[in-house]
Amino acid sequence: MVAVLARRLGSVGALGSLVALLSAGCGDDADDGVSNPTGDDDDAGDDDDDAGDDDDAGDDDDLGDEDLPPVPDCPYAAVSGDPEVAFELVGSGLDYPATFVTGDPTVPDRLFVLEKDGDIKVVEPGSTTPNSQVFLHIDVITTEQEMGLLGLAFHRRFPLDPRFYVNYNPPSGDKTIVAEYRVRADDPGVVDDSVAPRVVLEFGQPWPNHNGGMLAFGPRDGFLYIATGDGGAAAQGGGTATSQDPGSLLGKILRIDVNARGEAAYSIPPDNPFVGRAGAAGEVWALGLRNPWRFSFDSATGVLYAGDVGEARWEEISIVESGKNYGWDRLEGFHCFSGTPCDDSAGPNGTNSNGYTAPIAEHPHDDFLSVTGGYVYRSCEAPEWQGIYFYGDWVNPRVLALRWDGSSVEPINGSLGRYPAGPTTFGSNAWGDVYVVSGNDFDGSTVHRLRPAGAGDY
Ligand SMILES: [Ca+2]
Ligand SMILES: [Ca+2]
Ligand SMILES: [Ca+2]
Repeated sequence: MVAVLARRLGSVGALGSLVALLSAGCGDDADDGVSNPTGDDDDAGDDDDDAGDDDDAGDDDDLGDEDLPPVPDCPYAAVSGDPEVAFELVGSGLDYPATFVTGDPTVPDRLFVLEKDGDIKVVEPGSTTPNSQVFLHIDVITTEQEMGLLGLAFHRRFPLDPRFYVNYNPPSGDKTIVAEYRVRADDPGVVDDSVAPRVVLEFGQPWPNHNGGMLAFGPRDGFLYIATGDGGAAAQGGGTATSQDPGSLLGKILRIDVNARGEAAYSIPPDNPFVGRAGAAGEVWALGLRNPWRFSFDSATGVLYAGDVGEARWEEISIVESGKNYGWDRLEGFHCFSGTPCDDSAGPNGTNSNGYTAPIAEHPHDDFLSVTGGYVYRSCEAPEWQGIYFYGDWVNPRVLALRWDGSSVEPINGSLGRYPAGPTTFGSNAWGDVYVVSGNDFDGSTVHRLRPAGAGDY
């Protein structure tokens, strides 16, 4: 698809813009009745045995591969040329909306799928339906459109380090919690319910929308990155202007160390950009975001891509770097927001005279309403797709692709095969595959793997 269909557009404005994310059908799904007996909201700091602290990975910016658990070789035969994208069904029978998918760190085609109503389900390799027993149920609020179970990240050394992390909104509906759980030492497939979950971070949510929720460990530094969103409401409706306040945890990408933390719930990496600045929160890695609904790291380069959901006119994809300000609520996409005067002359990933960094791509609301950030493809299966970033529009269902070379954007236009319904999220695995999650109230959620089209495809 690439060589034939890709062309460089003169203006990234030609690339293509959101509204309330995950609005349809949210909160529809009653509790499955399966519950982890440990509960969701135990107190931080009661858990100092800390099997994971012996590696101290977090204070080591060059955690070597030798410290990481082995991953089986990428299993696919490479497909040459520019294959069309096909979407292989790898998961179905999941409640809608499913909010995230990720491969087991060392069994890449074993999938963990998050349902917004608080269930984490496992789809085993060779199966397309989840195990009947949920991996974990977390009590979350199910009556607010954008709240629920929103994020999952395994420790970078999992399962050697048994810890994993979830991001959710508890039944009170007034906050975000990032909590740490463990799997059993004798069975990494089972949550250790003899150890109470530990609250790593919690902060208030003034509105039920714009909760971010993505969690991921940096592939180079081993720190935990957390997307937060501006807290909600709408800027034009009297929003809270949190994104531009470096003292607020809202409207940010945060970066914390869950390893070298001593008695604290976490520590702040000393090279975080706001450490030591008066009035700023040391956790802040980047600011000026509205609702980063999915960020990801390119596993090969460490570059952080974020889809930031726009408000009235523009959806955007940004490259997020330490200390940068992505402009919300002064800038929406490449443009000054809501008539507020500003310098909007910066090009892709450029920083304008107001100190706001522009996205690499934007989509206008004419035909694009809710960006879902995706992943850079790094699988061995389609060498031609190496480095392509796949993302989508949840409202006008489609999957899109672009290539960012560090200075300019190449939109990958044309057919991406017959894509499923609007993507609620994307996911990846240790082989670099890209997954797309979509669905509807009636049929539930499905997970598809992007792969080269071949005989037998629809
Ligand atoms: Ca469920
Ligand atoms: Ca909120
Ligand atoms: Ca922005």
